[in-house]
Amino acid sequence: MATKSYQNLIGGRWVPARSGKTFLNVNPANHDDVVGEFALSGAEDVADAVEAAEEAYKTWRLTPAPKRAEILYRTGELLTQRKEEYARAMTREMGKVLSETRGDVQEAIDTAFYMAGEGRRLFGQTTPSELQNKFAMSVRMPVGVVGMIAPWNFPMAIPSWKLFPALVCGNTCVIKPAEDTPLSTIHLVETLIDAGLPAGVVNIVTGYGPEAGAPIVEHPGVRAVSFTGSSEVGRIVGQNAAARFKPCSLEMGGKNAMIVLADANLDLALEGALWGAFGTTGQRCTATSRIIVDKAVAGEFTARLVERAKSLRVGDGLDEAIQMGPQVNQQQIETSANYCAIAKAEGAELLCGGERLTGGAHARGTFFAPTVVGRVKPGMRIAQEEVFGPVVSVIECDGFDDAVKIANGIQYGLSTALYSRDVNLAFRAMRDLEAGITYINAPTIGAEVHLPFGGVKQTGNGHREGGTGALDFYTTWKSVYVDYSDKLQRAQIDNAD
Ligand code: UN1
Repeated sequence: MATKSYQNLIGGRWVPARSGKTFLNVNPANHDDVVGEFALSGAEDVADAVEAAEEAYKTWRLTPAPKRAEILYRTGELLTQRKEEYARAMTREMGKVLSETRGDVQEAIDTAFYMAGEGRRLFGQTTPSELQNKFAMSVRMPVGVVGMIAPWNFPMAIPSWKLFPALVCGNTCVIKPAEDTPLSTIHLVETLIDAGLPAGVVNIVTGYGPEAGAPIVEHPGVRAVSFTGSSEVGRIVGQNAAARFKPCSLEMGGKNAMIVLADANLDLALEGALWGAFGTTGQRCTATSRIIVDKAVAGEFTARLVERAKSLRVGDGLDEAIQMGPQVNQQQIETSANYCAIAKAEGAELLCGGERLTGGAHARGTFFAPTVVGRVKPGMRIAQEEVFGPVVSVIECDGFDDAVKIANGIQYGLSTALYSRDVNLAFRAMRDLEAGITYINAPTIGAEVHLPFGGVKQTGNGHREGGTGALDFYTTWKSVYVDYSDKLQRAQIDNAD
């Protein structure tokens, strides 16, 4: 079958990279299966995209928010119709199993409907003036052209978290999808166009970070930047944006802890651990990567976890019987293998997995065995650093306070979970765990789109996606004073003077 070619979207037209260069994207379950050929973009393509977005901004910002929202509403309806087709393409593109890629498209649908509702809210504030016959209010204004750099692990959901709130708020966009998953972003934006989005309001440039991502951050026409990805790249993006005084939302790594106390429902905690650690092949920023379990139940819990991890069916996510798909690429699988070697060298024990699967149906893909690491101490690198693969560490603790201390003893702070039947401890966990998200008796993954999403410490820089947090990033406050006294009134000065 001939390889299908995809181009950049600039000003409503599909165009090749100025250089004419392309790159190939392959199916991680079978590297012989080429998903498509994509434009390999550079700074000149970004400049074209920004120019198109600046042009489109002139009218989009003046389109009433409820009208902008109608396009999102139709997008949600069309995505619902196309869910199966896009989910299948996404599994082929990045590997996660079909039930999860359906969930990824569903997250975009949920975001579309939620943000469509915002078109009739986008509430501002009115407040009394300190002067007579004067009206004071603050209103949300769009930021302008927003640059977006998206990751590969949620190839439709995360671009939708960025695009949909930005659009309803009146911004225009230049988005660079991850090089491993450009097709899902193209599908998302094609749907927006079919729903009536005017030309130039969203522009896509595909390619690699240093060549196509960096120019987005640096271009003076880009007024704000939203990035999701590794802390390593986020640091560069954040510094470059800060040097230009650009608002920048960074959503980065996690080392998410699930605490299992002695009184927990162990069956429930076990299911949560398997889903949290091995769902999406552990490639979520919210993935459960540390299980902090009370020593009273650690032996039993760990033995059951290992048994279940060993029995997970790993393979091509397009097969409905498969429970865990491949890692997205060679680099990710090397990272998983390296961390297993580091853990062993530090004195931890690989209780199952720890290696690439190579035989039979696994021969042509990047499959890593579900891995449980035992005898992990809180200070070890395997307990401190993000792996972004199907590798979970088990750390023993002595009661609730010790568990919280271990959970908080890392540089990240995205998601956390507590399994316990004690309602008092549930409220203390909610208060004391240093993280943007805390689950009680549910795993660390599965955030819903209408709540703020993001983390503390080195997970992020204080912004939130999802919920009203997103509106705060994609708008800027304008304070407006209307003096209807027909005379000069001086604020902060006694007007009788
Ligand atoms: C991510 O891994 O970057 O909460 C996002 C979750 C998903 C989103 C994860 N709804 O696990």
